[in-house]
Amino acid sequence: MKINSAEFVLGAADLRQLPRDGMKEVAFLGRSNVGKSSLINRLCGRKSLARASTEPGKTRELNYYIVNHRFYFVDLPGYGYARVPAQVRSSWGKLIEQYLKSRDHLSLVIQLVDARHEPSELDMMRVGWLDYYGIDFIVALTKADKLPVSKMPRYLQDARLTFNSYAHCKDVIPFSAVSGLGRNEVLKAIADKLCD
Ligand SMILES: Nc1nc2c(ncn2[C@@H]2O[C@H](COP(=O)(O)OP(=O)(O)OP(=O)(O)O)[C@@H](O)[C@H]2O)c(=O)[nH]1
Ligand SMILES: [Mg+2]
Repeated sequence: MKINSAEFVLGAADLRQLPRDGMKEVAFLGRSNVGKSSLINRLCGRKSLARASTEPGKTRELNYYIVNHRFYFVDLPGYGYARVPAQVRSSWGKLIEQYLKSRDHLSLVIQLVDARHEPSELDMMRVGWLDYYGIDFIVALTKADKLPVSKMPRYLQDARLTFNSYAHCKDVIPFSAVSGLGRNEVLKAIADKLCD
C-alpha cells in the first residue's frame, strides 16, 4: 500500500466528538513515549504530521488523521505516564477502553511495545482488552534500532511467544522510525485488513 496523502482532522477528548462518516480506522496504542507518533509519521513519510516529542504524555486526545482520503489513523493517548495525576491517567484509560469497545469501524490496532523491554502490565492489560473485544491487532516492537542486531532474533522470538497466544494477534513486527525497518510489513498488515 502506498500512502499518498495524510492530514490531521481533529483531536477528540470525548467519544461524542469522533467522526460519524463510517470510514474505517486503524488505531495506534501504546504507553507514553513508546513511539506512536513517530511510527505514524514514518508510515506516512512525513516528518511532523503527528507531533512527536521528548516530553512524554504529550498526546492527550484521540488524534485523527485522514489517509488517502479513505481511512483514518487514530493516535491514541499514551498510557502509563507516571507524572500525570492518577485521576487523569484513569480517565484516559477509560476513554481508550470505551473507544476500543464501541468503535464499529475500527479495523485494526497497532499495539506498540518497546523492542528493548518486556511488555509492561499495562501493555498486557490493553492486549487483553483487544482480544476480549475481538479486535485484530499487530504488535510493533519499536525503537528496534536501539537493540544490538545480535539480540534481535531472541527478543523477537520471546515477543512472538508472548503475543501469538492471543487469537487476535495477527503479527509481531520489529520497527524503527529511524531506519524504516518494518514499515512495509506494517503497511501490508494495514492494507490486508482494510481490504477485508
Ligand atoms: N531511536 C529511536 N527513537 C525513537 C523511535 N521512535 C520514537 N523515538 C523517540 O522516542 C521519543 C518518543 O516518541 P513519540 O513518537 O513522541 O512517542 P509517543 O508514543 O507518540 O509518545 P506520547 O505521545 O507522549 O504518548 C521521541 O524522542 C522519538 O524521537 C525509533 O524507532 N527509534
Ligand atoms: Mg504521541
